[in-house]
Formats: sequence, structure tokens, C-alpha cells
Amino acid sequence: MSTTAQEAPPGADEALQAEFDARIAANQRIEPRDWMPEAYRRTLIRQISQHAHSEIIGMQPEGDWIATAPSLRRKAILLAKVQDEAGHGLYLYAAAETLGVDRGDLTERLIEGRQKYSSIFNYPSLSYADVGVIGWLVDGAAICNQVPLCRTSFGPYARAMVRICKEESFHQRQGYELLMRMMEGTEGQRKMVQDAVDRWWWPSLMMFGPPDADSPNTRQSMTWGIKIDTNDDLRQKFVDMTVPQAEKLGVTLPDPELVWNAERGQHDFGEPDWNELKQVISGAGPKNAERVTRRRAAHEKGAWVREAATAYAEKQQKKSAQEAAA
Ligand code: BYC
Repeated sequence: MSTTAQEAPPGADEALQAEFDARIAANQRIEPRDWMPEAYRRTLIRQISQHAHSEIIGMQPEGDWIATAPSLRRKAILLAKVQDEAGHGLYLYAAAETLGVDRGDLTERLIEGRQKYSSIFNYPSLSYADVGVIGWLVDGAAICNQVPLCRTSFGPYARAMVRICKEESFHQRQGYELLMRMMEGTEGQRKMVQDAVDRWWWPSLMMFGPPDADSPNTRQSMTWGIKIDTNDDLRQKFVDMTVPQAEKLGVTLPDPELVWNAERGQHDFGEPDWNELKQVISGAGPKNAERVTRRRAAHEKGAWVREAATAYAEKQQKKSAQEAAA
């Protein structure tokens, strides 16, 4: 199925659609040169680019701590993690580009506030315990959400996710290990950890998106095999996975309604503040303005690198053309 929409003869759309539907039903991958419905392409661009933006903006809350990491070991670990996030952003922008969009244009959309990124990165990181809690809870939530995406229907996105998930596992473990060490430390350190858990728990649950009943995209995205699970199912999985880890760590999750439900074989838990999620998504979170301003400044500061790289590529192209002609 390598016919593109432009190449399709008139009247061929129905056959192409049927072939597309059959491939999705058979759990086969759609590749960039395959015909795909325009709405499928648009949905993928939306989700993949928002995901890429999240990785890049997500470097900021932890990046703030690189200069003041408490030891050389912690600094090296944190540097490696933040660098991985830049890499994840690049794989994802590259996957989005296979759908015919330009990375520069996607970045413009982000810094002009026309595209979203994950709500979680609009909260401040107030102490070094936040680095551990971001690794444990935020990367833990990311793993829950992203492991199923390794089976998403669009090939380049699925392949990018395989590598990203491997690295996210390391991120989650480094966070948990840091918290374990802090919990073995002083009373003050244990308080820092608990305080960070209290602040990041609810925003982590919001990472999975609005409840299924208020999620306009889930049903269609699942039909297309872009999303594998619903927002609520993944949120539940995350809670069930995290509770025993919290117990082992010795912290309390700040939800009085959190209790094991033996009948369901899952935990019951309280309702996140969905108004807060709406506010943060619409740009009114505690750190939205600062995150986007810094991203814009970094983009502007990097203009000379992009110009130099373009000039170099043009020079190399000219040189190869001259060599070929000689
Ligand atoms: N924050 O119909 P819904 C990371 C938007 S990076 C902001 O359920 P969908 C990491 C949603 O976009 C983590 N916006 O949407 C990096 C939609 O708006 P539009 C990023 C949100 O797409 C560095 C509207 O609300 N992970 O882990 O079916 C360091 C309605 O929602 C949020 C990904 O991007 C939110 N939390 O489902 C450490 C994973 N929730 O676009 C860690 C890939 C919803 O219609 N993405 N919205 O204007 C997904 O799995 C899905 O896109 C979502 C949302 C589950 C996030």
C-alpha cells in the first residue's frame, strides 16, 4: 500500500480506506508512504508533536538542579537524564516529520502557544527531592502511558517509543534510588521527600489526560490504534503500580480515599481536580509562562547554530555536485 493520497486516481479513496481499515484491524503498522486518512495524519501530528514538546519542555524543571546537584554522582546522573530527554524530543520530532510537517514549524507552534505540551511540566521543582519524585512518579506515569505506545499503529512513532521506554526505565529507577537514599537520611530529608510527593502526586495523575467521559479524542484514536488504552485505564494501572512502591519507600500518598478494593482487585482513589488540569492546559498553570519564555529564548539563541548548519549542508551539497560533474 504505497500509494499516497496525491497519487490516488479519482474514486480510489474508498478502496484505499478499506485497505487502511483492514491493516488497522489486523494490527499491522502504517508507514509514512502508505495512504492514510487525513484525520489520522492530523491526529498523529498533534499527539507526536505534543509529546516531543513535552520532552523538550520537560528538561526545564530538572535542568534547574544540574548546577546545584548535591554531589558529582548526582550531577552526572541528572545530566545524563536531561540529555536523554533532548534525545527523546529529537526522535519524536523526526517521527512527526515523516508525516510531512517541519520541525521548525512545530517549534514555532509551541512557542506561540498554538500547541500543547504535558501539564506536568508547569509545576515548580522546589527541592532536590523533586528530582527524585519526578523520576519516580512522572517518569513512572510516562512509562505506563508509553509502553503501550510501542504497539501504536504508526510505524515511526512505535519505533521511537521502544527506545524512549528503555531510557525512561532508567529515569524511573534513578528517581526511586535517590528517594530511597534520602529516606535513609535525616528527618529533614524524609520531610523533603514527603513534601515533594504531596505536591507531585495529583499532577502526575493528571498526566493521563481528562477522564474518559471528557476525552474527545480517545475513542477515535483507539479505533485507529494510535492509543491502545483509555486515559482512565492507564491512570488506574499507574495507581496500582505505585502504591506498593510508596509503601516500600515509607511515604504517604496524599489521598484519603486511596484504598485497596478486593472486589475489583484494584485500588479506589480520589478524583483529581479536573478544573486545575483545564487551567494548566489552557496556559494558567504556575509555570506555563516561564517555561514557554525560556523555550523561546533558547530557540532564538540557537538561531546561529541552525544557520551555520544550513550553510554547511549547502556547501557540502555544492561540493558533491561539483565532484559528480567533474
Ligand atoms: N497535558 O482527548 P484527550 C514525559 C489535552 S513527556 C496537556 O484525552 P488525547 C517526560 C489533549 O492534548 C509526557 N494537555 O487527548 C518528559 C487534548 O487537547 P487537543 C508526555 C493534555 O490526545 C521529560 C485535550 O487535552 N507524554 O513523560 O487522546 C521528563 C483532550 O484530551 C493533557 C505524552 O505526550 C495533559 N496532561 O490523550 C520526564 C504521551 N491531557 O490536542 C517525563 C503521548 C490531555 O485536542 N500522548 N491533554 O487540543 C498521549 O498519550 C495522549 O495525547 C494523552 C491525551 C493521554 C496525553
